[in-house]
Amino acid sequence: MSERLEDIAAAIVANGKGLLAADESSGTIKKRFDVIGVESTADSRRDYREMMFRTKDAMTRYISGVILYDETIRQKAADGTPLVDIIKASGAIPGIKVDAGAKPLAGFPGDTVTEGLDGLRERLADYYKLGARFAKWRAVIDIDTTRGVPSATSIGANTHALARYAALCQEAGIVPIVEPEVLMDGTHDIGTCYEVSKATLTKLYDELYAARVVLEGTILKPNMVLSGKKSGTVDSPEEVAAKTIKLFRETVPAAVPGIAFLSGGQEDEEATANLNAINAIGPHPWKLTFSYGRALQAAPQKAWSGKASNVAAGQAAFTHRAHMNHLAALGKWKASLEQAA
Ligand code: 5MM
Repeated sequence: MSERLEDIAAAIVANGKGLLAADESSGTIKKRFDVIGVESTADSRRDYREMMFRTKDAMTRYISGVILYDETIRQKAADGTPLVDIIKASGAIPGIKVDAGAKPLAGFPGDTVTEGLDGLRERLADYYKLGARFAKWRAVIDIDTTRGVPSATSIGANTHALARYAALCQEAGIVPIVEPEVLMDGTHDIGTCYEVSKATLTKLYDELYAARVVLEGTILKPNMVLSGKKSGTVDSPEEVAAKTIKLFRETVPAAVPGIAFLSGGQEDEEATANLNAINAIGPHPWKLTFSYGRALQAAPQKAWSGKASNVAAGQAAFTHRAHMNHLAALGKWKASLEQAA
């Protein structure tokens, strides 16, 4: 395929395909494996991810790319084939998480700033050689209005880092996935999520512009506009869609080819229904698809549960969720399709 940044970005969001976010760092994958009673070792992580990447139907029809963690991009399948080659053989594009995680922001209790810029130019050159053609950096913006979180300083520091990361990626021939995640963990209402997301995206596009990032060669990976999990409110897909699209129309330039949502702790079907409602009220200037971690993987993880005898069941569960989200990315999903399956 073409190596132009614009073409890679367009391919990531084409034809209702989306991204599999399989870039859990060692601590996060351990938490996921704890839930299914599987010990997290290099081999169990390899076996699990190999199962996903060898799911032919899901990978060839519904998945445009996979976000990998440093360990995985260097790992070989049980038969010695590099995992990256399995992904490429399916037609999907390998990608890589390059941030070093969110750390407490000094002087601002409750705020974090994502680190990882030191040495990034050299790491990107290495990842390019290993086959990565896109990267991901996640900024984490929490909401706690009782403590003034997020502060303007946190939004400024995080979006500045995202812009410096994005510029370095483009210099290396790698498409930056720009992920400013406004967390849905708090007690806040949907209006507060909208306001914080608007402040974040407004500042983000200022910073990307100032850093001379070519927007046509980027993908935005945002949260949807939702009430906090601890508010006790589950918003209707229609309300989520209306507020999320209003936000993007106000803040995201039409030059951005695609928006690939994170799932952020939504239930599997909730993430699908909300994506579908967003696409059902189109047309929009950007493609809107998924870059889900938990909402694509919770079901296959449970079905697999670390047993070789469950690989087919894990692959079937992955194919189903990828298919449902593919339909949602086209605005063609219906709840009855979940029951039929
Ligand atoms: C898959 O999880 C990603 C990595 O998280 P850690 O750095 O904490 O290990 C995460 O960045 C993920 O790609 C996005 O948050 C989207 O995942 P969800 O589960 O929110 O769809």
